[in-house]
Amino acid sequence: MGKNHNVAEQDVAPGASRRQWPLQKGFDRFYGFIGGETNQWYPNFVEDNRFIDQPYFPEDGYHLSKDLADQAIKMIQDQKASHPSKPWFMWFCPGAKHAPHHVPQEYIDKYKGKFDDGYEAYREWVFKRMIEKGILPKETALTPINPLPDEVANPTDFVRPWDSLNTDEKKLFSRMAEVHAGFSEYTDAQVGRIIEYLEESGQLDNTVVLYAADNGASGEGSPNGSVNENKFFNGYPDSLSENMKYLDVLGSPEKYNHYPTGWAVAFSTPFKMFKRYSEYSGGTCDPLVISWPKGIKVCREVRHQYHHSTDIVPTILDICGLEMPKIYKGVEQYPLAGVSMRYTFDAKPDAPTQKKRQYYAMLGTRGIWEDGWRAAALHAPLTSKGNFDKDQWELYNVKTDRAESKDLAKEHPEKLQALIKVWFEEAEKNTVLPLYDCSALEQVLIERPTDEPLRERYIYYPETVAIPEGVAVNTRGRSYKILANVEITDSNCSGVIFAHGSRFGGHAFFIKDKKLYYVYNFLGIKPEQQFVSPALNPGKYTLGMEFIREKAGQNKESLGTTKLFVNDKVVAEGPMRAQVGMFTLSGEGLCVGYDSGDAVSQEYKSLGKFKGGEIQGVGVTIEKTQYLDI
Ligand SMILES: [Ca+2]
Repeated sequence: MGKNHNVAEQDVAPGASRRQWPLQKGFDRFYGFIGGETNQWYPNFVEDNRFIDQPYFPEDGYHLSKDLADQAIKMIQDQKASHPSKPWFMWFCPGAKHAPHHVPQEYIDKYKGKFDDGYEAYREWVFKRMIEKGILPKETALTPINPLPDEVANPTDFVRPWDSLNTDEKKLFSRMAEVHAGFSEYTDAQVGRIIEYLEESGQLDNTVVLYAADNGASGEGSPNGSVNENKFFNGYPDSLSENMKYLDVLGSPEKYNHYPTGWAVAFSTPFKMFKRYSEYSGGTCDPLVISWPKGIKVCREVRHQYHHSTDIVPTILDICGLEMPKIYKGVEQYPLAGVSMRYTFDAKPDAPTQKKRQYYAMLGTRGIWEDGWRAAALHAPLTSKGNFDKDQWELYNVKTDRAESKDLAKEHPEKLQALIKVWFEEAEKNTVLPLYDCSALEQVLIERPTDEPLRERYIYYPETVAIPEGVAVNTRGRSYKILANVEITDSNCSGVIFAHGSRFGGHAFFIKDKKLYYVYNFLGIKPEQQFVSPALNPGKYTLGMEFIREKAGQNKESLGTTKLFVNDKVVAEGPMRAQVGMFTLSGEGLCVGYDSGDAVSQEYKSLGKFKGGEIQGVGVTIEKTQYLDI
């Protein structure tokens, strides 16, 4: 149920192999999205082995988390109806609390004013509560908000101190935290509905629930917060004056918002940094709650044993009395990476952990935990700096210093060297090497291996399922042409001929009020760039557009000229800017004859179906080479 981010990009496609899809990985059912994130109001859906459209729209009360909870209950009921004695396993993973932060307004309103004191004040408040409630040891110390030295830090992850913000910024940043808090509560409420169903149906007592977050707090909102997280992945900065205009629609379908880095640090209290920084607990530590009324005697107790997400599968196997097979269908299996946490159910809160070591690595950052010590390589992700052999390492005794506040590298140099050696051993064993770090933009521009050779010409046909961006024609950083053969049969012909993306970035070709439109929506920044023809009479047409990329803008975006054609005649012409990064991180496919999910242009509403004529097909031609540096 929900997020599955385990499929190679080229295989997230209607014509692709399903070998990595959830059903082929052992699940009997799947309902959710394949990719890193999706729009919570307009998700990109897969059911079992095929792409489907969302069942209804936000104007009728749709939200992804609610739909997933509905479907989760139904899926269990369906099984109970025919196979009531069979046990079930469900992996329930909403899009929450990953970006975009989307939530019904009434949940946002509940948190009005709660974050007005700013992120440093929030850290102090929540830190004190964590100590009082015994979640952190008493001797834990709070860490600084910008812990990395300047020569290491990535400026896009900087935290602007609250007292350096102006009144508007404080207002905007507070609202972004209110939205996120509402999003959290809404998620809990939906999961709560599944728990209620289990209780009512008498299943809760013997159901093991492991409740953890998909994401720790993340810094993709940049120091100023974002109204469109996709700007981060396009290397394009947010502007405060523009963002302020959207204060009252944050969280709604109109925005794709993400709070600023200050809240990412605050929501990782007491640790340093946030998601992507695998050297620190701020990037790796999440809460985990385990409930099993029949099997766990104690209730509402905290456990301090160090564990990792790789320990969840061994725990489930242990509870079920199953062993991981060494050979499956004749194939020798990788040994399980984790150890069971079952012993913690009856252990004393401070009893020693049965975990021995755990390595960490992400986007060029590195860390290692062993026997209560943690070594951290000072390296910021997404910097393109490389030179890993020059990384300085820190050493922490996390048995007593949970927050990693006091570097002991100088006091215990031999311990540090031993841990670095352990990191390399684990990296070797777990195919972590070679190390690689690149910028966010470089990351999305990487040409990935594909079974389908790169083409110069792509042909699309009406009414096929939306083609996911990862396999659709890539117009990023290039000149391109779109041509459509269309017959207009009715003088009121209207609708989408071609569309790719959403209101947060994308382009579309459509007919409205008898006129042909080409709209390029650059990262959702208004106004839309529109090229419009004179009115068209019924008849057969070749409708087209051409974008010639002339140079790169300040943020590497494409700048050039667009011409709109009706047959061989130029009917509109003008300057245009185009994205070099993706329209969305995952999803929002390319469609002919309609616009799936969220609409690219505000000139029509999804699905914007084409009517009053016939589309024969749409061809897109691209220059093979991306030229970023002209
Ligand atoms: Ca769309």
